[in-house]
Amino acid sequence: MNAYKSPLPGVDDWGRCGVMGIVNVTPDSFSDGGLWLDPGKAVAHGLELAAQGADVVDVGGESTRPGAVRVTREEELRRVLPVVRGLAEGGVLVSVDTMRADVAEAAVDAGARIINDVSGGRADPGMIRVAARTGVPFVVMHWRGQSAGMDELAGYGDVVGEVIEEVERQMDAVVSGGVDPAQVIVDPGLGFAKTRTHDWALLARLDAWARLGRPVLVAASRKRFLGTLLADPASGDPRPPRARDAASAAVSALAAAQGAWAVRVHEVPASADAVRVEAALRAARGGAL
Ligand code: PMM
Repeated sequence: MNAYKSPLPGVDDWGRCGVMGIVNVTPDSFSDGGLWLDPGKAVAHGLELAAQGADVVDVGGESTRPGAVRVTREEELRRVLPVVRGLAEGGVLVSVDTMRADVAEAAVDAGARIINDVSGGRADPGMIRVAARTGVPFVVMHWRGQSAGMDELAGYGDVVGEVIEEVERQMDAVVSGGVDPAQVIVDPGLGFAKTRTHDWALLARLDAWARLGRPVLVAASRKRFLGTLLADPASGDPRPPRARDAASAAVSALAAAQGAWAVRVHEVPASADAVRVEAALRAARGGAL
């Protein structure tokens, strides 16, 4: 599919699948809540991820874990802006993970160069305007509703076909709102209104996204479907989130092999290696997928 070769405004072609490191400036994210709430610690962590090989660092101030309650706009701005500013000043390519138009706008003013909206412009009616006005790459993730109620929305006949079709429809809405199609990054939204079975089905068919002709971002890191896969054989308890990193890196290699533009991960070094292994194999095959 080679979708990662699509030029995105302000983003280099890395010549391989990219790695987006995650800095969640939140007290309640499912795997790293509370670790990076202090802005100084969050900036230091983001710089460390970049030094470990992250091509992009994604900064978010609101947890979207299943059942999460929304934070206020003021709190989200307070969490995100100093971290975006600190990382951008440190020369890092920063994306801002937000569903709020004014947070996205303030973050771009503070130096963010990608808007990562898990609702793809559906949660805040002003978001598409901000994406259009700023001209930065804009993530259109598959999303059916806020995290508090999303597990009830996980009904599909053909999950791969329906998710791609819904993202295509949202891409049309975003482009009608003034966003240049060249800005759009698409994302299957693993774990968002999806069961574990849906997540596996989507991961198995990343190649099907080629028909949208846009770079595909894959965010599997530490998610529930990996915890279930690696459950303790005796107790049946899911593997704890921070012990899912080796599996997350395996997904990185497999997503890269299906042409993903980038993988979004908590732990960077193993995925940075994994995407390089995949690129070397691709080169040895003469560039073919
Ligand atoms: N998942 C989470 C947060 N942000 N952004 C994109 N583009 N895609 C995702 O699947 C996604 C996201 C939730 O995971 P986290 O709490 O580990 O950040």
